Amino acid sequence: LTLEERLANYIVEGTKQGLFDDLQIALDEGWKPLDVINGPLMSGMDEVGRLFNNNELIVAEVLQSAESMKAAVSYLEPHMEQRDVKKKGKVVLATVKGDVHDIGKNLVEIILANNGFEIVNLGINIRSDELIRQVKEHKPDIIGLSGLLVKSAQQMVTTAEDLKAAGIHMPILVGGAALTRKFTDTRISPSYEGLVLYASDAMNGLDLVNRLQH
Ligand code: B1M
Repeated sequence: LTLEERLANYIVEGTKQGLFDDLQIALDEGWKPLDVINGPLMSGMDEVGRLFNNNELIVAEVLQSAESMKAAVSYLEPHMEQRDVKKKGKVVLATVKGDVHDIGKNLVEIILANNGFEIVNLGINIRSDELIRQVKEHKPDIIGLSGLLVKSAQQMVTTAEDLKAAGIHMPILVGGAALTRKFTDTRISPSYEGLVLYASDAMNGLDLVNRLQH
């Protein structure tokens, strides 16, 4: 197998045996950490999603794949470029209520933190009232919401309404597999007082918040 195939396979198989050695080989060959994540590791995760959809994997196996992905991201994180050290702004991040997927959100955390943002990561399955409490406490410049399930897209609409009702109107960055720009513009934006930005991936999220803070 090629290095790329092996890297994808660690995620599909949900194993860490040999993973770090191969990640190090990729780094030594000059791969950028984010290209490893967005390339072979993500294609492994897409394959996991496909197999899961076809009932060829059970949740416990998908969880193992998630563990491998998290371990790989942790290994690569110290090798990522740190751009601005000057603090650009504070972001409160959460996966919305009813949703426990956190790999994408944590990737957003790493990328924003490496680029000068202060991150308060609230975790997964965060209800609006908890989010509102934390936003009032931390007073961020931006709120970041992640969701991967179809129902999470609807939950973002509800969350936006709840934030609006609480008098909160700082920009919201939304992302996650079940979301689209169209859904964001037609359903989430009209439910909120402030700006709602849709990010297709973590790097796009960084671009958007960078533009906001300039
Ligand atoms: Co779940 N799961 N899962 N799962 N899971 C999906 C999402 C699914 C598409 C798989 C499938 O059926 N093909 C499907 C959703 C169907 C739907 O609603 N349309 C699904 C399902 C059904 C479920 C359960 C309901 C299964 C069950 O119990 N029967 C259950 C739900 C639990 C719940 O949330 N209440 C469930 C559970 C799980 C595990 C716990 C086993 C595990 C998650 C572990 C964890 O996160 N700690 C898991 C996993 C791993 C997946 C897949 C295979 C991979 C997700 C992932 O981590 N991708 C996923 C299929 C797939 O996506 N291919 C699937 C890698 C990650 C880096 O990508 O999070 O998309 P992603 O982030 C991207 C972008 O979306 C974006 O940037 C990232 C890239 O740079 N992004 C943002 C994300 N958040 C952002 C926020 C931003 C900006 C960008 O700003 C704030």
